Order: sequence, then structure tokens, then C-alpha cells
Amino acid sequence: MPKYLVTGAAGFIGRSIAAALLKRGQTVRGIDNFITGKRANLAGLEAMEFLEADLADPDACRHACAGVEIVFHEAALASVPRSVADPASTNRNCVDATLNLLLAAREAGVRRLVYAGSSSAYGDAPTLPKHEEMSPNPISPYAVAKLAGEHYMRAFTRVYGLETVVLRYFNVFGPYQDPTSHYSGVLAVFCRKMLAGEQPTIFGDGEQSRDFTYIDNVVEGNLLAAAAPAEKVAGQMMNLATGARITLNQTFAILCELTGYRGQPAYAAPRSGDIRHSLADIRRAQDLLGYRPAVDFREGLRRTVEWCRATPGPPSVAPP
Ligand code: UD2
Repeated sequence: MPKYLVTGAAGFIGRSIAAALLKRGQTVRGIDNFITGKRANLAGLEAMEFLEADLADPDACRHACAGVEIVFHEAALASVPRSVADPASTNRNCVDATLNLLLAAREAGVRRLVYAGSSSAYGDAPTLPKHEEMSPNPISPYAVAKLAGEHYMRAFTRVYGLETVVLRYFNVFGPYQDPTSHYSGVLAVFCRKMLAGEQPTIFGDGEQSRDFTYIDNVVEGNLLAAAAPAEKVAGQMMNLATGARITLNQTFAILCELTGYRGQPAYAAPRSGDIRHSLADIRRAQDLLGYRPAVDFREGLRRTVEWCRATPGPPSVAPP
């Protein structure tokens, strides 16, 4: 029986966690329904037991959790604009799926579940950096759905004793992030487009800022969260980020250097549900997990561009 279950194992973050576990010689089961996950992302993960199934199906959750000790729950429809266009799907794939997984995990005797939270929970509160004591203020259906999952985590620790740990991710990026959807993360889209000599589109004036976090830092944070003593982390929520922010305009300039792109960006109307500035206080993860972001933004972006260059992928799509 595998020790670990990774949900969303064919997605960007899930496959990266699964790869790190396999590299450490661990036994892993992965589950994905391929709504946003990609079969190509399973290349290199052949040692993982894989289930093609949907967490909205309680039986699939039971099957996935059987015999497992630790779950990394990465499956989600991870997009603010997608949730604005179709909030019901976001709710089904984030909230219903998470509750089904928690119920199955409890029934199967899973010891710990590490949950992918989202910085979107903080909403547009002007305070920077965002720290965990701040009241949540979700402003998009996606943020509501991810936050609901956080509340379920804490409740399952309180009432059933399942060890849950919430990691609030801040704009994760890196190799394997999908550039092909209208709902893809900005850096995946920009890297592919600019390498292909295509003009990227900035929504708004480009002065919005993000605490972009390189995938290796997120994988490391997850492994630490899985290993940390229960008395320190069970029922806790913490930011997982770099602890620095950069505007989209500055990011575009760095990408010009890294990709050789010579043009200007196009500017379009700001996106509905968008947050202006995002920056994490990462002291709680440092205190509770000993987390330190080993890869800074610029180095992460350099590695991502190199990976895109070396990995011919599908072309990115134009924004809708
Ligand atoms: C939110 C969360 C993030 C994660 C993600 C879902 C915040 C601050 N962050 O990311 O933690 O949960 O949702 O995976 O809520 N943009 C462009 N051009 C493009 C695409 C995007 O200008 O082609 C802009 C977009 O309007 C936004 C920024 O880039 O201002 C980042 O957008 P994103 O979709 O990469 O991520 P975001 O911030 O919605």
C-alpha cells in the first residue's frame, strides 16, 4: 500500500510533489480527473500508482485513501477568472471534492492531510504583508471555495482528530505549469509566449504585484508540513511564499532579458475578481516548519524559462 496520496497528481503542483516523494524512494498513489491535469505530466512518475477518477465521487475518494498515511490535497480548479465564469464547477471541484476527501480520509484512518490553500483568501485588504492573523476577505468564488476547504480542515482536526495542515500558497510558478488555458497562471503564459516571440497581454496597468513563489519552495514546504510534529502543526494554517513582491511590469522586463523578447506588452482591461497587491509574511512557516524559500523569484524565473526552452510544449493561447 502506498504511504502517500497526492490529489491532482497530473497537475503542476501535484506532479511536482509526487516526483519529489518518488525521488526520496517513497511509495505514492496519485489521483486526477484530467479536468485541468495533463497526461503528459505523468511522464517520469511511472512508479506512482495512478487512479483516473474524480474526487466529487465519494467511492473514488475511498479507493484513493485506502491504506494511505499522508495525503497532499492539490486537486482544484485553480483560477480566479474560471470561478467568475463558472462558480458551480469551482465549488464542486474545490469544496465538494475536499469534503469527500476528508470524509474518506477519516474513514480510512489517514493520519495527516496537507491542504493547498490560496493567498486569495486574504482578498483586497490593503495591509501588507498578509499575515495569518488577518481576517479572511475572499472576493472571488475561487477564494471562497479554497477558504471553505481551509475551514473544513480545521474542523476535521478539532472534531475528529485528523491532523490537517493548511499551506496558503502565493502564486506558485515553475516547470510543468500549464500555459494553454485562458485560465493559466500569468508566468506560464508569459514564458511560453515571449519565447515564441508573441506579445503577452497585461490585464490592468501592470502595477499590480504578486509574491510569486517558485515550485521547489512549495514542494519543500509540503514535505516539511508532512514531517512536522503534530503538536506544532495539526489544525494550523500558514502562508507558503517567497516573502517578496514584484509588479507585472517589472516581471515583464525581467522576462524580456531572460527570453530575448524585444516587443512591448499589450494592455487590456483589469480582470474581475483580481487582487491589487499580494505579499506574504512567512514567519509562521519559518517558526513551525523551519521553512526557508531556497529559490528566489529571479532564479526561479530563470529556471522556468530554461525548462520551457528545453521542453517544447503546446503553444500558449490568447486571452479571451
Ligand atoms: C490567484 C492567487 C494564487 C493562486 C491562483 C490560482 C491571489 C493574489 N493569488 O492568483 O495564490 O491561488 O489564484 O492558481 O489571489 N494576468 C495578466 N495577463 C495574463 C494572465 C494574468 O496580466 O495573461 C494578470 C492577472 O490579471 C493578475 C496577475 O496577472 O493580476 C496574476 O494572475 P494569475 O491568474 O497568474 O494569478 P492570481 O493572482 O489570480
